[in-house]
Amino acid sequence: MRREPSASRDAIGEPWGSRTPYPAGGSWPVRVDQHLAEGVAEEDVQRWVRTASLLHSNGDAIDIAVRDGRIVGVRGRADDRVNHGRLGPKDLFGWQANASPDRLTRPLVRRDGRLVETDWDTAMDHVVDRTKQLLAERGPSSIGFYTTGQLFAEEYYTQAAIGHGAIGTNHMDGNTRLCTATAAAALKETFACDGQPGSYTDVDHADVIALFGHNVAETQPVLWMRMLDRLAGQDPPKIVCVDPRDTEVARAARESGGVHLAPLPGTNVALMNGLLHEIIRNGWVDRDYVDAHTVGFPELEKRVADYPPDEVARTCRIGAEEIRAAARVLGGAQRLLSTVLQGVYQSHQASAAAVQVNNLNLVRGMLGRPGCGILQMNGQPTAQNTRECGADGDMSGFRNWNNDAHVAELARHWNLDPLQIPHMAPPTHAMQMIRYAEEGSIGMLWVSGTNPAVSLPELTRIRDILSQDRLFLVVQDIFLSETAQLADVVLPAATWGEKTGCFTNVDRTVHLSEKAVDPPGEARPDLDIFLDFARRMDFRDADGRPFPQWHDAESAFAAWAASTEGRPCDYTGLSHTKLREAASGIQWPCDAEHPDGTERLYVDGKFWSAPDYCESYGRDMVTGAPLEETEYRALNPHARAILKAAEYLPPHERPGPEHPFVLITGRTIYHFHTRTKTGRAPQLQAAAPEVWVECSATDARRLGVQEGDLAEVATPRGAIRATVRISGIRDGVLFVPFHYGYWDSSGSGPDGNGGRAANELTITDWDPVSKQPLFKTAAARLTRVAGGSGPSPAPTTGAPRPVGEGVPATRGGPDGRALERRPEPARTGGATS
Ligand SMILES: Nc1nc2c(c(=O)[nH]1)N[C@H]1C(S)=C(S)[C@@H](COP(=O)(O)OP(=O)(O)OC[C@H]3O[C@@H](n4cnc5c(=O)[nH]c(N)nc54)[C@H](O)[C@@H]3O)O[C@H]1N2
Ligand SMILES: Nc1nc2c(c(=O)[nH]1)N[C@H]1C(S)=C(S)[C@@H](COP(=O)(O)OP(=O)(O)OC[C@H]3O[C@@H](n4cnc5c(=O)[nH]c(N)nc54)[C@H](O)[C@@H]3O)O[C@H]1N2
Ligand SMILES: [Mo]
Repeated sequence: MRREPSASRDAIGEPWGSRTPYPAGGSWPVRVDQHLAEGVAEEDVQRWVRTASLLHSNGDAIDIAVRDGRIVGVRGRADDRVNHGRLGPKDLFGWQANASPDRLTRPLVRRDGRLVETDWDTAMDHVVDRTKQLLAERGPSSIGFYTTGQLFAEEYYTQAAIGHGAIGTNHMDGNTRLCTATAAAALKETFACDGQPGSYTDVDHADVIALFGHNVAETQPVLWMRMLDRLAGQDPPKIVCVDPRDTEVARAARESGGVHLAPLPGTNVALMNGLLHEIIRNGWVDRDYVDAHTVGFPELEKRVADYPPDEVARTCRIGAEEIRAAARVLGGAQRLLSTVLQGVYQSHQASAAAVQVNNLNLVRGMLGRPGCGILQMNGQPTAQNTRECGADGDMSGFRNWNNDAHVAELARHWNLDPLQIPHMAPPTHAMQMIRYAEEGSIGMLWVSGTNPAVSLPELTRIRDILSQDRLFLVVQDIFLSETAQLADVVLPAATWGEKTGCFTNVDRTVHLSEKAVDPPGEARPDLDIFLDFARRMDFRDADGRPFPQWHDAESAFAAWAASTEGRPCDYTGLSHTKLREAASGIQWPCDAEHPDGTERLYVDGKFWSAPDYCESYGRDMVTGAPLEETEYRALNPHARAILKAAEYLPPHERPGPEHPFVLITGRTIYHFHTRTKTGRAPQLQAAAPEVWVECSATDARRLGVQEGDLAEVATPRGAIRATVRISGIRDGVLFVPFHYGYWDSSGSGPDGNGGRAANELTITDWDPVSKQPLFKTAAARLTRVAGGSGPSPAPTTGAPRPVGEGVPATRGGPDGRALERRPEPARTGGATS
């Protein structure tokens, strides 16, 4: 059958679209996805402006369609290495939020308890006066910055320079602490440095793809399309899925001849140790690789000896035979790609578990070759840059805060006195900053691009802290979010499509995102706001020149790139011009020696772990205490990876008679986080309009609960109400999406106390190593409140797929369609067409 050159799909009901199968080792065919606003034809589009997705970490390359100064649609970029033209639902429809009538267009200040509009001079002078007053009276440690994983590299570098450099506070972190802190921690523990070893092209070559706590189908749908196309082609990979829910990935695992393991949440370390136990016991270890390129194998071998499958099966409440089966698939892999995300990072013993995934690939010698990779995934679109640029608890350029030479080098780039850059203690993590604000030692908190009044754990506490009179709260956002409503000053930002800058996805691909349209009203790019603040503060460098020395996105990027010279994330070969001229995004490191970037790290088995070079000396896996240089040197890791063992420890909060379930929280394919953007995109909001709770059919029967019933979910912190979706989740576990704060596009949402936000329920507790909060391990109770008027409005796509009959499938309306184009003929070996 000949392929249609183009077809249209319901991009809500069929978010992954049609298959373009390809064989192992083949190249992924192009399929260009496009959506234009109703009534707009292609010939109406006046300009296509280049960018990438800002609604997840995959880095899907996008062209924005512009007509009469407005965004009217998007299409995928065929030439880009990341997506080969494809787009997911949020890519296709999320841009509509930019033109939402309730965008912030003017600064706001609080007067007599109310937020009122003002001009930029008044708002900024207010921020500057308070900053100066606090610096004079209480010093730099009274000021905290809480930023995001959704700004651009230029903005983070500027923020880091201002916060860590000019002001000299140690209190700067990103919401990346909630998101990818464990990715960074796991990479630092094993490789002594951040940076993803793998590449998305590993999907093209792998014969086993193992996903640990990673619902890729819903959270990076384009990466899943790539995996689906491999599954549909010749020599498909086997999938191993570790997730307590019946996700699309879990289904594919079973169908591909792989394995789905659904452990009790919070038991990842036990499970990983069990898998490593089997792999070592059966001799599926690449001894040559281990001997040549790692340290620590004897300790690892000794540790995992205590985790035979029968024992692990009891801890994880799964079958021992399933563990053996999964180990066989992993142990027999010729090319193993492993990915890790929030089911590990936000669960109990996050870093210890993520590190065991690194260990798995290392003991099997599965690194540095096509198809052999590790993706300690990021979540947010620009989280990689928050870390690289040092706008979180890291130092710019993956430098080691514990190494004076690194601090001095950064100070040279900034032309500041090294003593000005705080480095006597590890940088303050977000949960600790919140604690300092609670105690009053932080007197000013500047929140940019994040909505902690919905996304931090234990919201009653967070609301109390953020609304204290003694805390001066600055919120820089594009909407009057739940957090902005608590602010003393609100600064209206321009966003994606309205400003220019760069960002880097999970597999180190750097994209340039160009300005397509003007921001609304007086909204300004985040970069301009930070630089304006610096000028008003009159920061100066060692030669008395204004600091930062840069003045716009291009000069900020140039300064950033120059500062990375010789560091692992070397950007010196990149510039805005180069990224504008290249057909595709480019992977760092990119320097004179590698002008086209670098596909895979560690191909020669050499790691960035030499003591003088590494980003981190590592931490104790149980207490999280930073190791000293001497302790690190004693490991003798020169250019080797470090196999770090960990023992399983039970979670702090376990189910009991009062709270018999384990509660986990997470995402749907249709929404992004606190929905400030996707809740304003009609097709996405309609697909997942309200909060729900997933429970298994057995648990529902036991409790006398039916699909669509209204139920209360309670933990020791609070309670919410949600409709029940009976899904394929494992017994004893409840899942609640965390997208729903109290803002509602219909205006009819629950009252101002939340009432439906998952984080009313979550616990104030974090991983000792990465300090990432535990959003995925708590004890909870489910109680039926009332019968429903029909099935839950939860989506039927992905993990919340109902197990019973009679629930109407989630569909998009007439404006929920996308065009698919296939410029290439079908390749050999496809199973369809
Ligand atoms: N559609 C959509 N895509 C997104 C986002 C979004 O909000 N919406 N956000 C982006 C961001 S910032 C992030 S961080 C990523 C997150 O992407 P993911 O990590 O894929 O998403 P989550 O739903 O948070 O969690 C993944 C899975 O972890 C499982 N899980 C829970 N507890 C455990 C456990 O103890 N062990 C194991 N093995 N699994 C467990 C859950 O059942 C869930 O299916 O997504 C990114 N992409
Ligand atoms: N229970 C539970 N809680 C979780 C999670 C979970 O799985 N379960 N996941 C955690 C994770 S991984 C993450 S990443 C966080 C996400 O949590 P948040 O970061 O709080 O979520 P967002 O809704 O993305 O918030 C981004 C804010 O920035 C604004 N914004 C958007 N674009 C711009 C811009 O260009 N400039 C500025 N200045 N502002 C902008 C948006 O309007 C929004 O208010 O939530 C965490 N919280
Ligand atoms: Mo995230």
